[in-house]
Amino acid sequence: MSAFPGIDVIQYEGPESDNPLAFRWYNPDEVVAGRSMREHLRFSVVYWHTFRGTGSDPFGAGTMICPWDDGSDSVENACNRARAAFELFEKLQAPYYAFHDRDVAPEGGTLAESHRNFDAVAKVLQEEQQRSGVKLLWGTANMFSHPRFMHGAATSCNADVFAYAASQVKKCLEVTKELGGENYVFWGGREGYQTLYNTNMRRELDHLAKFFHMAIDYAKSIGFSGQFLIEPKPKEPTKHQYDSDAAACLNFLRSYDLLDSFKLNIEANHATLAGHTMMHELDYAGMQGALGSIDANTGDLLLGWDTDQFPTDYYLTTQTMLVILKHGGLGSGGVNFDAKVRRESFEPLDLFYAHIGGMDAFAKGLKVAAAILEENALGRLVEERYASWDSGIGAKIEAGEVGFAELEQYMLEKGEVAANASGRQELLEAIVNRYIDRA
Ligand code: XUL
Ligand code: CO
Repeated sequence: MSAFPGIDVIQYEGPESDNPLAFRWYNPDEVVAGRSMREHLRFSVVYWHTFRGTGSDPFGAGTMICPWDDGSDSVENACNRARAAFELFEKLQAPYYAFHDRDVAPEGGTLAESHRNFDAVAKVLQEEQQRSGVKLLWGTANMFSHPRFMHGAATSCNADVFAYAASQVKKCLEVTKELGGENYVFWGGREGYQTLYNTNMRRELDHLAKFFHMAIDYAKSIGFSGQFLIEPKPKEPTKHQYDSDAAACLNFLRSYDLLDSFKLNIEANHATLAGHTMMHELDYAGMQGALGSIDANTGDLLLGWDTDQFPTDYYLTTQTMLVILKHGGLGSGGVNFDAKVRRESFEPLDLFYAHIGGMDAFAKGLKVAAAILEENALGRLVEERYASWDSGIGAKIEAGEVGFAELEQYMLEKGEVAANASGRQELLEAIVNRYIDRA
């Protein structure tokens, strides 16, 4: 039985199409900057918002209509849900999906029962992957919903919770490996604090690092070769999360000798919560060789919390793709729609409109970014802006040939600095507009 009757596989119809169930920009086989759009974008649909999201918010009950779901916590219902999920992935032509262990399978009365439930649903996921060709971008363990994680997981003050979390990640790594997952994500849901009055921050960070080292060791022991990713987020649900932004994550990884084993999964709405742009977070990760994957969504500046909306803004997608292309692409990562439809968009059809809109926005962003880079439209101005470093005193500073004494001598002789040039921000913004108009 079809979960989405009357909807066919979404096809590319081109920018002139007014069919809301067609792609206007995402043309999977179209080659842009040497690779197909499918290969560049590696779209992924998330299980949690799309198949477990109820539409509830802190003030109101769920609204989503899910005809394929009997509303129970049974394993059988979870298996049916998995089949419906793959129908959506296929109809969207999404090559990947991502899950938390507890999204796909219900938590049992004991850890052993939870493991069994997970295995039972993983069997169906495996069958569906083989049938459809849709692959697992990443797996992750939900270590923030259950009350046992109230003080965190690896950073909990309760050592038993660390042990429980370790067991959960061990199992999730095994299943992710079994399903051919290309990455494994850690988002520190409650790995942070609400008040420093009750927190030994040093001890918690040491424990978090120990946890990651154990995960790496275990992954090696079972032959899981996927990329480990940390997903930065500054707050929500805790007031401060240790993985607060790209710079904080990289500092943590470097301090605890974990840098070689991790990259980052950068999420747009998390960047905004950290007071950064998506572009900043991506560039910071990229310049340190740590850009692994992205969670594609957007926030609402008037609401200010993690609204996880679908990204439709061409500036956001252009900027995102500019930085991703600049750093050589996403590797084993992907464009993962960690996004949910609004509470008021409660019909199954809305899941299609939302993903199609997001995929099209990214496909257009890719084309715009590729054209800007190909014509070096921004790069030329950046190169000119730093030209004083290419020769003369600038080159000597970069080469480490001079110190303060030589620089003082240089400036005493010269008397005053060479004239500054305009930053040309408005021109650059207009250039980006021109490429968006043209794509
Ligand atoms: C929460 C968030 C998570 C992670 C996976 O803000 O983004 O869904 O992506 O745990
Ligand atoms: Co996310």
